[in-house]
Amino acid sequence: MHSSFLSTYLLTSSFVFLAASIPTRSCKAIPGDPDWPLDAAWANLNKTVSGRLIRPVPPGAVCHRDQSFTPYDAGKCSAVQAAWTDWNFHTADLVSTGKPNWSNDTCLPFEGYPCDAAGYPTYVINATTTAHVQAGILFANTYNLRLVIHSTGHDLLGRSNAPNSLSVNTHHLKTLTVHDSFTPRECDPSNQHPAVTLGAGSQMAGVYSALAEHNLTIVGGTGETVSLGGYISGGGYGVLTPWLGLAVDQVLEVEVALPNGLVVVGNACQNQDLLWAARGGGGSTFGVLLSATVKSYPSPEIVSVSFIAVASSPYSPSTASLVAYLLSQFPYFASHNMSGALFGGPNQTVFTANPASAFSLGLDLMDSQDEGRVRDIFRPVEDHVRRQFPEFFVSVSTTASPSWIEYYQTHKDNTGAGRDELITSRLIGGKALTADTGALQHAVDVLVEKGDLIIGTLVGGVGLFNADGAATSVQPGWRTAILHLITTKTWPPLNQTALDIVKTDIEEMTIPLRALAPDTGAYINEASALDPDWRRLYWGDNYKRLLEIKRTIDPTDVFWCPLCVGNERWQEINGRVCPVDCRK
Ligand SMILES: Cc1cc2nc3c(=O)[nH]c(=O)nc-3n(C[C@H](O)[C@H](O)[C@H](O)COP(=O)(O)OP(=O)(O)OC[C@H]3O[C@@H](n4cnc5c(N)ncnc54)[C@H](O)[C@@H]3O)c2cc1C
Ligand SMILES: *[C@@H]1O[C@H](CO)[C@@H](O)[C@H](O)[C@H]1NC(C)=O
Ligand SMILES: *[C@@H]1O[C@H](CO)[C@@H](O)[C@H](O)[C@H]1NC(C)=O
Ligand SMILES: *[C@@H]1O[C@H](CO)[C@@H](O)[C@H](O)[C@H]1NC(C)=O
Ligand SMILES: *[C@@H]1O[C@H](CO)[C@@H](O)[C@H](O)[C@H]1NC(C)=O
Ligand SMILES: *[C@@H]1O[C@H](CO)[C@@H](O)[C@H](O)[C@H]1NC(C)=O
Ligand SMILES: *[C@@H]1O[C@H](CO)[C@@H](O)[C@H](O)[C@H]1NC(C)=O
Ligand SMILES: *[C@@H]1O[C@H](CO)[C@@H](O)[C@H](O)[C@H]1NC(C)=O
Ligand SMILES: CC(=O)N[C@H]1CO[C@H](CO)[C@@H](O)[C@@H]1O
Repeated sequence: MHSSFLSTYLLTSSFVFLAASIPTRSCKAIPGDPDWPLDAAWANLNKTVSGRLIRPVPPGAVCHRDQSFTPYDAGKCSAVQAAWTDWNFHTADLVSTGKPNWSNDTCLPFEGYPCDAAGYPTYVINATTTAHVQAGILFANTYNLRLVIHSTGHDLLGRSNAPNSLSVNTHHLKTLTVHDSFTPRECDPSNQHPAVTLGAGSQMAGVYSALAEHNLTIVGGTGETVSLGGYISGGGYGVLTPWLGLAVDQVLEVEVALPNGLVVVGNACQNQDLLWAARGGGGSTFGVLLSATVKSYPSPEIVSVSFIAVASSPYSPSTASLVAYLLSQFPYFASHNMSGALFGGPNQTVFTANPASAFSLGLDLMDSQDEGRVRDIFRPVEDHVRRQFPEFFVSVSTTASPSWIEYYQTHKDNTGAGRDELITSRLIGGKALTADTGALQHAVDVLVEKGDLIIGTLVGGVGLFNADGAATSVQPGWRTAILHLITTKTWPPLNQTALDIVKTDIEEMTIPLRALAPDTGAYINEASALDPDWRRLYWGDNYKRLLEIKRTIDPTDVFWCPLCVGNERWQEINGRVCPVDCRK
């Protein structure tokens, strides 16, 4: 379809690629439109994908009598309710979004809430092969449908779900091949590295345990159920990042199903632009990632120091000073080649029965089992906290983990599923943390006052700074960042007043973060969905080239999402996606 159009389009100048109109496209079809595919067309698609086309049932439907998707079932309903806060439930479901706000809370598994399918795709392909993925892309392209790529539904920008759409579910693309030495296809064989090829649906915990059998690991995230597809297309960081770089720094080759349905390989020797865009340009934009080959490493020894500080009251007045002090020490920790993270805030119940101002800070050294050494590096900070913050009860301990997998068992993350949540965040360089303590303190004051939870991850280090930044399309601020600082906000479902307050709080927390670190942006996969300047926030100066690549690879926007590269020519109004210059 559109092939003659495509070839003339590719001959024109890049100026035209950026123009506002999308010739030959009208509003993407929704059910009931005259151009929505007939049942026979869907049946044909179903045959092409070996019967794997599904009309999804909203995951909460078993809890409701007033719906026609599936019978009400009290037993199944209790099971869904119990599993609602477990990411494993949402990732196993073909359409569920772990943050239900991104399906507009249209069918929560609780009494008193409405249930309809409006917040979910109309059809899903439960893909297990490349051919299934290609069939989905081509069908959406041919019939001008809204196309969604959904792997686990973790996305914090709502990009893995859309109403009135055809969704290609990539959760079951889980192959894993270990290469003692990998040469990217058609590249010089002298350019080799130990590597692993992972299907895009591979999830972190599963990859770590499979690789542990080979005494290997990769740069991955802490979220157990997060999948490669969204993680790596946005950049991907983890505990190993200060030492080895971002996940995208490890990518040697990608295999991608393009908007025209063709499957291509991107590496240093072919389709270099696609490879660059795949290394940080965001999911569901340039095609469907089928697999990525990433560098593997011998599983490292890790030694850790764990610090816990708990006040006796939920809102200890010195909470914000303590947080600012601890964050100001991140450049010091980085200078000792540490990795680590700070979690906590006022009114926490993770460490104590009664809500308290409470924090945990874990710091790690790689390739060492020397518990005395991490204790010594941390001691000046511990002494300062004991002296300056006497109302906090402090405890410090150390652990030596002989392998990555043993470290991971005590550091994995499976929290936060099933509740409405928005976040804001910032990448922050060393100077911003030490030069102007007033700006840092002010930002932290606002986060402590308005946020639910503060998460500060130490990301800076030789791995991040020494990587070839120009080879990736992530926000360039990553290359000078020491700290990735996040704060979260939740609210009760379908309470517009509460959501409005959260939105205001998110905006108010973003202002001092922006002032503190105006040029370093944020990590797209864990960034605010509400920032009007999101293109600069997510990609900085890399946006321009990403847009050019998008226009070349996907001239008619087969892939489209509101917070993705190249969204400019369409808008979403009440679940319908139309060209911006169309009045329908
Ligand atoms: C509990 C939790 C822990 C986390 N921990 C970390 C962490 O330690 N480090 C870190 O960097 N991030 C972390 N994240 C953020 C995480 O990287 C993002 O939420 C990411 O988008 C999840 O990707 P996914 O494929 O699992 O999710 P999905 O929601 O299924 O997909 C996310 C995005 O990627 C697209 N996508 C997915 N698969 C493909 C594919 N095969 N081809 C093309 N596009 C695709 C989707 O369309 C969507 O745009 C965490 C998030 C949560 C909720
Ligand atoms: C697709 O085909 C399978 C097997 O024939 C069938 O069970 C399924 O209901 C079909 N899907 C749709 C959406 O009709
Ligand atoms: C949520 O509702 C808005 C407003 O009606 C709509 O534009 C959007 O498409 C909906 N999203 C989902 C996932 O249903
Ligand atoms: C999707 O496919 C997987 C793998 O074949 C299968 O286990 C699962 O049951 C399918 N899901 C649905 C809802 O059909
Ligand atoms: C992994 O390491 C263990 C302990 O050092 C060793 O016994 C085992 O043989 C190694 N396995 C592989 C596959 O290298
Ligand atoms: C940190 O790592 C770098 C590179 O490996 C090394 O040169 C430096 O000496 C290390 N610094 C400390 C304090 O260990
Ligand atoms: C403090 O936490 C409790 C739950 O532990 C919650 O009910 C309450 O709303 C919180 N207070 C504020 C002001 O956030
Ligand atoms: C909605 O949220 C507001 C603000 O938190 C609260 O005052 C109100 O009671 C909530 N409404 C309902 C119906 O829970
Ligand atoms: C139902 C609901 O709360 N939907 C909200 C989810 O978040 C987006 C972005 O803030 C809002 O626009 C929706 O209203």
